[in-house]
Amino acid sequence: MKESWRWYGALDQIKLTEIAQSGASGIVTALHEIPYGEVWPRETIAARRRQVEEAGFQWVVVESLPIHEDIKRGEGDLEPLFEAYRQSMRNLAAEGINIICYNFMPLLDWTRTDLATPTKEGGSCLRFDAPRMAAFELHMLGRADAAQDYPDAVCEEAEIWYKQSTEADREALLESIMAGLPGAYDRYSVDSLRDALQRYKDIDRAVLRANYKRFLEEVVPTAEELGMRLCVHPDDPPRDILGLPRIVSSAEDIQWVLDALPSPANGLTLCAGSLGAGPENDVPAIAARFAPHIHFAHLRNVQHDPDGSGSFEEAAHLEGRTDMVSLIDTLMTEEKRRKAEGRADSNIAFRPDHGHELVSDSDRGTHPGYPLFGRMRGLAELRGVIAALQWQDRQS
Ligand code: DNO
Repeated sequence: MKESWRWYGALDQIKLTEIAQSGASGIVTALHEIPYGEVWPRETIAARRRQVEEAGFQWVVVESLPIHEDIKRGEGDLEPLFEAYRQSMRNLAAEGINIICYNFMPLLDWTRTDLATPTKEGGSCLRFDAPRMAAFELHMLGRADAAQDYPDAVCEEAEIWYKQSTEADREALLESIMAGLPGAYDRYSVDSLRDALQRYKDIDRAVLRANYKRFLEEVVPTAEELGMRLCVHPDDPPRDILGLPRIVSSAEDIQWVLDALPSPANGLTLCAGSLGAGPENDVPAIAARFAPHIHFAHLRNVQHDPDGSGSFEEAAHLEGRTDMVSLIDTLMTEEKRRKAEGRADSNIAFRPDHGHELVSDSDRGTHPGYPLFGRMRGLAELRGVIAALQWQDRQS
């Protein structure tokens, strides 16, 4: 398992010299400053690569090479956008970067309603609170249909919250929901989000799947020629949100993606936390089923509220509902299988995904979910599991 760490480049408060102290050797980064749909110039990629390498790391994965919303909506002349994506891939491959993580979530990326929920140990974590999300949809956006997407008890709680909320509470909720958009990406206001949603009104699951298939057909053959691996990141949370369909949420969805265009270049980012946020998803079982297609892993854990509302929060890496030891064991078994095949890429890159804010993390103003100490704790725990499994392996 290749230990890596997500770094946002110039937008990140955390320095590479600090990351070096975590012991990770791989960096996961992206050119967040380039607007969606534009080509990533080779020189800019090369400069970032040099910066990473001069600090003693290897740039192991691009996260993300984002997909323009027009492609997701299937709108307009898409050929220039597909060509820009292919050209960015060529430029990345020319610089020796071969793994590309991306997602196909309409409009929003990962979505939470609270960015600093206190944990029992005194740190804080990210939380998705179903009543707050319902309050946002029903009462702030005015999306009446949202009532069908939440249990009645959640809608009732949403109304109570909304009635008691202050302007500042509502602002904070909007800000939290927008926090998942990466890098310097423009956040939506309630009004602009309403407009953006309007443009998706005719896009249901079948249309989104068709648009996704077209994207795969346009880019996967080039990725294959270049020896690259594309790996889709699952939806987070894995459910429809804001009335937008989400199509990478379950084992069945993943199977659909892989079948849409079977190729070594069409694979999966195994995000344990995103998948684990779906109560019906058994993450170790999903990892075992799709192991040969996993090109990158995000390791973290979540815990659902026991009330069946769909609310969850981010647990410490070895706590929460997913048996992390079993999951890592599956990934390491897959690595052995690849090694036996003589593959040069048998080592699967993973990163401690998200982390609690611990100690002085909250003073740093880092990207939500990406604090220094919280992730160091996560990485240290995961490293311990890996070392123990390696020991066990040597005994057998
Ligand atoms: C959340 C991340 C996601 C991920 C994208 C990939 O913390 O894992 O934002 O980077 O969905 O495109």
